Amino acid sequence: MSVSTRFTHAITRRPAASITRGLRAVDTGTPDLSLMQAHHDAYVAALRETGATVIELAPLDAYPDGVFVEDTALCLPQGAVIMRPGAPSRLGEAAEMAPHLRALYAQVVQITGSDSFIEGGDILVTEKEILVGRSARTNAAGIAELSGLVALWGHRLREVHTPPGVLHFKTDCSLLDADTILSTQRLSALGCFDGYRVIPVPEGEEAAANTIRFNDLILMPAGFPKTRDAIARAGFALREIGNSECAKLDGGMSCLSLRFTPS
Ligand code: CIR
Repeated sequence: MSVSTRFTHAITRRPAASITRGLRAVDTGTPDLSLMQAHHDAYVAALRETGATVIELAPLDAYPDGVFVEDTALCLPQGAVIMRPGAPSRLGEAAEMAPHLRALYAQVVQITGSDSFIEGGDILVTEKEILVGRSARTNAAGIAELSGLVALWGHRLREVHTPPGVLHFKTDCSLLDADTILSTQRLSALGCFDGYRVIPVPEGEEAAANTIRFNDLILMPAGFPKTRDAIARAGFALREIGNSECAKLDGGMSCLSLRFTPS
């Protein structure tokens, strides 16, 4: 049973009105809440279509980036690890997520070091290892602490690098199946995917690299025809989901859910 592509559950959080104040590297316009909600509904419906239980949490107005739940935890078959987001305005989101994971998992542990920072967007779980990109949000202390915790559950963690100027490691890549990774060329050029089959994101469509494999479906952002065709040609079933509003806040498909099979 694949631990990196098959899941019984997902958790999402509805976007809050405060999303207009969400973090962004470059201001490309204010996100429209009702359009973001419509995209979010389509996203949740696609997850449900695969047979999974999707828990939709209420909006959190105090956290403008709260819709991006992926950054708050790492969910593994043995248990969940609550993160310590490196963005100060997002630190409290992790504590908001913890009780929901405790309700589903027997084991929930957390990153606690005051110098440790790590966000779920920098973590790619494959069948054989956990890749964690050091970034402006995820530091060496956070990675070392996570490495110790997941080793207790038998997982091997490999530290890699998120390219400069890229928010998270998974902003630039995603797992399509046990051996296949969709990646931007700027990321795969760093050599971090040696031993995997890499499908390159066509030049100019870098924003399409963040997809998710969720059971039998690949969810990808709409509007990237070359990437869509490359994924389809490789034999994957896919669904395009509008992402224009989350993209204004540097968010994509993976950021919008925690995906797991609780133990
Ligand atoms: C942030 O800057 O933290 C949010 N505006 C976007 C977070 C996207 N999350 C992700 O890639 N996992």
